[in-house]
Amino acid sequence: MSYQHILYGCDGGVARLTLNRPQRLNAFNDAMHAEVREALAEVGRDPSIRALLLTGAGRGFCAGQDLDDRAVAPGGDAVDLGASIERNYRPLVLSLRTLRVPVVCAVNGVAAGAGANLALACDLVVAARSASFIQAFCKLGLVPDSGGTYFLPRLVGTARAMGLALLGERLTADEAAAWGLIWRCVDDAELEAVATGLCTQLAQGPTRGLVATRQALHAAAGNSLDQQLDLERDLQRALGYGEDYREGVAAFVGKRAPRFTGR
Ligand code: T3D
Repeated sequence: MSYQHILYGCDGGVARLTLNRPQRLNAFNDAMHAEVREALAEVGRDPSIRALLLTGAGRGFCAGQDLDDRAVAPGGDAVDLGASIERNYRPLVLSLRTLRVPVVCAVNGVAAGAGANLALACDLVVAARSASFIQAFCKLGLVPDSGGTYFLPRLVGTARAMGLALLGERLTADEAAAWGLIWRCVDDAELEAVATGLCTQLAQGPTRGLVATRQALHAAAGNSLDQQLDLERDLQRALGYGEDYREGVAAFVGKRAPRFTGR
C-alpha cells in the first residue's frame, strides 16, 4: 500500500513508521489514522518483523488531533468527540499495547495532546533532548485521552500526573526521563542511532518472551500478587515450550550468542 501521511518500511526485521505531516507537527487527521492502522496491521501480519520503531518527521513528533479538522466555534454546533476516540484513538492505543512485537518510540520533537500519550503507549520511549511532552488537553477544556489518565499516574504518580494534566505545561525530555515517564533522553544527534540500536537489539531477541514480559508488566497494576504469580506461571509455561527458550539455554550452555527466531 502507498501512504500519503506516514512513511512505512521494513529493514532487518525492524519496521519503521514515521508520522509524516511535518507542516502540522504530525497532528492526526482521519486519513493519517487510517494509514497508521493499516501499517500496524501489516506489522501484525508479517512474521519477518520483530520490532517496530515509531517516530515523527520534521521538528515535531506529534501534536495530537489536527484541530483544523474540528469545525467548532463558540456558540456553534457541538461535535461528538467520543466518536472520534472510539474510531481512531482507542484502537490506536490498544494496537500498540498489544502488538505482536516490541515497540520503540523515538520522540524527535514536541509531543502534545494525544501525541504525548501515543508515545507513552509504546514499550520503550527514547526522546531527543530538544523534545518535550505537553498534556495540552486542559487548554481545550478536554480530559487527557489516548490513555493519558491511565499512563500518567502509573508512570509518574498522581501528584505529578495532576500537575501535568491540569496545567498543560511543557515537560522537557530531560525532566521526562528524570521523572520516569520515559526510558531515556539522548542528545538530538544520537536519537536515530540509539532508537535504531534498541530496535535492532529487540528484533534479534526472543519476541514472544519480550511481548509476554510486556503483558505481565501491564497486568501487574490490576492484579493481586497471587494473580500475578498465576500469570507468570502460565506465561512461563507457554514460553518454556517455545523454540527460543531451548535456543537460549543451548546458547548459554554452549557459551555462544543465542540466535533467537521469535518462535
Ligand atoms: O478531537 C478529537 O478527536 C478528540 C481527541 C483529541 C486528542 C488531542 O490530541 S486534543 C489536543 C490537540 N493538540 C493540541 O492542542 C496541541 C496544539 N498545538 C500546540 O499547542 C503547539 O503547536 C505546540 C505546543 C505543539 C508546538 O508549538 P510551536 O510553537 O512549536 O509550533 P506552532 O507554531 O504552534 O505549530 C507549527 C504549525 O503546526 C502551525 O501551523 P502554521 O502556523 O505554521 O501554519 C500550527 O498551527 C500547526 N499545528 C500544531 N499543532 C496542531 C497544528 N495544526 C493543527 N492541529 C494541531 N494539533
